[in-house]
Amino acid sequence: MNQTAARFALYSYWRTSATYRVRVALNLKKLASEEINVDIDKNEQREPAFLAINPLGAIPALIDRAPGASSLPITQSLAILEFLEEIEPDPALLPADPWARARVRALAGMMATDTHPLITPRIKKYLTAAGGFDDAKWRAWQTNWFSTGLGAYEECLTKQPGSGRYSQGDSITIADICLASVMVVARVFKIEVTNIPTIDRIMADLESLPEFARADPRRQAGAPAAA
Ligand SMILES: N[C@@H](CCC(=O)N[C@@H](CS)C(=O)NCC(=O)O)C(=O)O
Repeated sequence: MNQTAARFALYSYWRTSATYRVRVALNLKKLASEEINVDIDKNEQREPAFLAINPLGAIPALIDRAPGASSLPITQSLAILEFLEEIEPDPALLPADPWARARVRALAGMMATDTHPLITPRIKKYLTAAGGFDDAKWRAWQTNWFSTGLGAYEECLTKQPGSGRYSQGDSITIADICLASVMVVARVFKIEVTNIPTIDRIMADLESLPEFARADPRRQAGAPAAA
């Protein structure tokens, strides 16, 4: 590895929720990355060069350039977060207690696997081409799934033991990263979800931290001035 090159290459795009998760984790763990732009508004994720990296045609993908590392790109943001946790355990993004870890993974999944995938470009493309969706229907769809996911997350925060300053206790976990990743793209799409006061409080706290602020879609290369 070139001594001056960043250890990781991260295939990314300014506004993507899944890449934001990885950016925040890299920032928290003080790991350097070089971002390689994949313009999903131009469908570059479906080009052969990128499909060779991720046959699903979705970002992020992370390449570890450390000597001896596997050359296989790591895809799926949750797999990447767990990988980063394993190679750089400090600061810990999963609690030590197995029950608390399970809750963190469940909360993270509510956002990253049950909410975010429903509002991705491939879903929009399919619903537009095969489901007769226009912009108004797409917006209603987005609003429904953001509200459903975030509403359920808020209920977990208020009704389940374990919540604290953050989603689980008083330390930032993978759950908070996934929560913030959905909140920041809701903002990009100008979808307002109301009656989530605990989430709003946690979000304000997270966004006051430079590791989250630096990852904000609006601060990435390629973001439009009005984003
Ligand atoms: N489950 C995947 C989701 C990846 C994903 O859907 N990424 C979006 C950007 S946030 C994407 O590349 N979408 C392209 C498309 O839908 O065509 C992960 O968490 O990494």
